[in-house]
Amino acid sequence: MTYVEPIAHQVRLADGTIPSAHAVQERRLSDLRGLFLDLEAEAALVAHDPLIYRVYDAADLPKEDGHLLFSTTVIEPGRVGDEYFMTKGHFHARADRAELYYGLSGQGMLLLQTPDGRVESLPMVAGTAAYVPPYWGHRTVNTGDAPFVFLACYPADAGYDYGTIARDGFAGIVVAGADGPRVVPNPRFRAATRASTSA
Ligand code: M6P
Ligand code: ZN
Repeated sequence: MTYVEPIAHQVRLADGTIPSAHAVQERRLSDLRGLFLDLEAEAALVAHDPLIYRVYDAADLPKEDGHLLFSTTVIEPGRVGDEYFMTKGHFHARADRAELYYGLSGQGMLLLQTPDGRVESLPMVAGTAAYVPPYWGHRTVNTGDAPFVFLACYPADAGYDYGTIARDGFAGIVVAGADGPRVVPNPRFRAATRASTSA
């Protein structure tokens, strides 16, 4: 038996960064092309290609059943048209794997979706522990005017399915309304799938 060594990483509460992170992924608007509803607003903004979020992956652990991975995500404040900056969103490649999010700073929304298109949303602030049950796709959105930061912990063999959301979109989107953020149906949800099945 070979034992993996116990580890501890410091999460800087001031900005959500993990200085000792094994990897930092940066997602700019061009990495999320086609995911926002307002394609004109997206095209105008993509010229400057703003940073949308960073993910700090704490440790390089075996991607095997039994291990847990943990990371922080820092989503910048901003909007594309009326829609708030957000993550790409994914289902787990092993769809029965769950995940836990813990809000560290700022304010946001966790959007969840079943494979048949039912949407739920959970507001998140510092101190919110939000559970992503097995089979639910998930995306986070920054609904505030400061960075939205949260810690995520998930089974190391969960993996990522980005393709389903890239193809179908998310059934709900979060837009700025007169009274604050609102979750509304995405008129483009499954538009490509519908077009190809009705052809
Ligand atoms: C959280 C976790 C990560 C994920 C990140 C960004 O930190 O769920 O696994 O990578 O959010 O989300 P996405 O992968 O959808 O861009
Ligand atoms: Zn996940």
